[in-house]
Amino acid sequence: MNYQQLAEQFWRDGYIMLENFFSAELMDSYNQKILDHFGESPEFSHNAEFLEKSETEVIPWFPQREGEHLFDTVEHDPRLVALTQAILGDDWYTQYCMVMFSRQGTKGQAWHQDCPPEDSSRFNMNRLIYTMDITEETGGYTMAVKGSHKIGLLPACDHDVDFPEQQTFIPKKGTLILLHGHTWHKVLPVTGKYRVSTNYRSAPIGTPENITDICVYRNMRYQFSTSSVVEDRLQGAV
Ligand SMILES: O=C(O)CCC(=O)C(=O)O
Ligand SMILES: [Fe+2]
Repeated sequence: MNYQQLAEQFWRDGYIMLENFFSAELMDSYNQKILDHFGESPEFSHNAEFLEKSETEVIPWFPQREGEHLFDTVEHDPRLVALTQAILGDDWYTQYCMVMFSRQGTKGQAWHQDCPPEDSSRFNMNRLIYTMDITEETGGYTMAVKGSHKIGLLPACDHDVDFPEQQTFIPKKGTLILLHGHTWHKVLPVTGKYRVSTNYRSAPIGTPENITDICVYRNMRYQFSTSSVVEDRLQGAV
């Protein structure tokens, strides 16, 4: 693997996708653990206002915080570590591993940036792994706007929009997607039984641990720690 070339691609486009990065066996064991945790019909852990306004229907789980060591294998994978280092430089750290579960019939995630883009040196990097095939049947394709990490703020708008530079990703079991936190991205509605993705977030050293506490959507900025809208982007300040 040419880590330097991949890093250049990441900084040009705001993302990279690598198929078959992890073995099917490892992904199967992860997916089974995840299904065992969530069960058939998990409840949302976010409040109703967030679910409605953000058009985001995802249930998070942080398995390593519960001592699930199975999830350490990906975090310590030497190729993932080398690739992360090629992109972020020597001084970076792992934030946490977050599994995101979506039920059938849910909306996915509306266009967003994981953290405010005003300071281009302050960002998280998503290291997304897929433990199941995302298909036409499951729905839930991931989309991202090429180069948008360099543009800045996601445009404010009260309805869903298409961007000329948007790309669609259809990740398979074992796929790795690295995605800059300022890149505009979304997840399409989930039509199959369920959808799972797992994010090993990382950031340059010096980035606050709570960098992703405020997420930027087209219609608002939302703060997770206080469960509140901190800016209504359609009306001005709240
Ligand atoms: O599940 C995905 O494909 C993307 C999730 C996402 O938006 C994120 O982890 O920040
Ligand atoms: Fe995101």
